[in-house]
Amino acid sequence: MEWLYLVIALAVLAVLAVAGGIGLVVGRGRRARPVEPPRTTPGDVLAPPEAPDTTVAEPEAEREHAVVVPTLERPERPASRLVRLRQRLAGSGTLGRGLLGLLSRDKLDEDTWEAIEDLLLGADIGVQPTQELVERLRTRLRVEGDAGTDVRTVLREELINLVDPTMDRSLHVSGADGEPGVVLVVGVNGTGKTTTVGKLARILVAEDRSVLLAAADTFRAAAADQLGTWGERVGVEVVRGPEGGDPASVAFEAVKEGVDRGVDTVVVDTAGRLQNKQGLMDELGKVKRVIEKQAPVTEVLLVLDATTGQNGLIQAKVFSEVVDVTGIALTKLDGSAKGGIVVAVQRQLGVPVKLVGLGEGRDDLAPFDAAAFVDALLG
Ligand SMILES: Nc1nc2c(ncn2[C@@H]2O[C@H](COP(=O)(O)OP(=O)(O)O)[C@@H](O)[C@H]2O)c(=O)[nH]1
Ligand SMILES: [Mg+2]
Repeated sequence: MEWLYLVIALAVLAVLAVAGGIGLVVGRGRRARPVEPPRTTPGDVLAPPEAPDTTVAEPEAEREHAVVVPTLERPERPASRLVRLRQRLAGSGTLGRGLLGLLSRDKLDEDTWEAIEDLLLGADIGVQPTQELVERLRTRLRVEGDAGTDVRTVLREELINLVDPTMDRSLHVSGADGEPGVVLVVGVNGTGKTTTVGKLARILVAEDRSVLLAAADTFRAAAADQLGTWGERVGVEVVRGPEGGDPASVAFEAVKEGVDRGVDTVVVDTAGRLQNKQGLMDELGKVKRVIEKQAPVTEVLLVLDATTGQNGLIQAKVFSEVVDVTGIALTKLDGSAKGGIVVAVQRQLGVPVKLVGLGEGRDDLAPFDAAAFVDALLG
């Protein structure tokens, strides 16, 4: 009999224990959620603005996107970019180190000056600017060298002068009287136009501007898709037309839409076919004319691939003859030893470099600054 009571008591205990366990599990399931930090507030799936490499954060961000309400990316603020990207100029750093090494020799003989000239020419600075720089260095180091002036300081000052800190490098992205600013992006195929338009949209968004993109490269449907992807991530819409359609009408529609909606800036991507100058002139001329029925083009950005050197410059010159280029976006400076092209292109086209592309990452486009650039070169 006592056995029976014991068994019943044990059974009751066992039932209670199991029930309690379930209760705990359910309870934990219910209770745990509020204790966890909120899953996502807009932006917290993103790398912080000063994150060293946004591409590293991508897989994580995408995984988060799968489970939460879609959030827009918050692009890195432009001001910190050139500093973050300075190591990307490693290839060009050879120039800075080489120059410093040669100029620091005890005796600056003719052979040394010749080696210095070769270095500068090899970095695509161009003949005329090379001669000017060598002349300035010779004079200053002869005069100031005795007084114990630091070679590095002299070189830094002269390089900055060469890059020209007085040029206005601001991007004209605002229109007058409440009209949108219109940025027309032109250049040879493959130089990085579409990528630059996407990256530029991010810079504008980072500065809290409203943006609309125009996919006026109608020759490749992929170009419009490419822009669409860039835009989606930061909540920027893309106006596109039928494949093979008239680029000017896409540009017109986009700017009209921009005016109607009162957006801050419309950025227009174009095709870069360079069959002949006449064809190019007709097409780009028409795009610009048609846009200006709605609002003036405030900036014509010529995209130039730094790795193509002097050859790229010749092609770029054709564009500058066709449209009034107001700024240059120099792409693919990462890993190029041709940083001197900044000087050459400004001299030859008479237009400032305003943006530099330093990688394929989303925020690898930086506003250009003469002193920061030279500091990066000198390491
Ligand atoms: N490394 C590097 N690649 C770039 C840069 N800018 C663009 N690219 C690449 O250049 C290629 C051509 O770019 P795309 O924008 O399609 O050129 P488009 O034909 O002028 O529109 C793409 O693979 C880009 O990722 C840059 O600054 N650095
Ligand atoms: Mg393109």
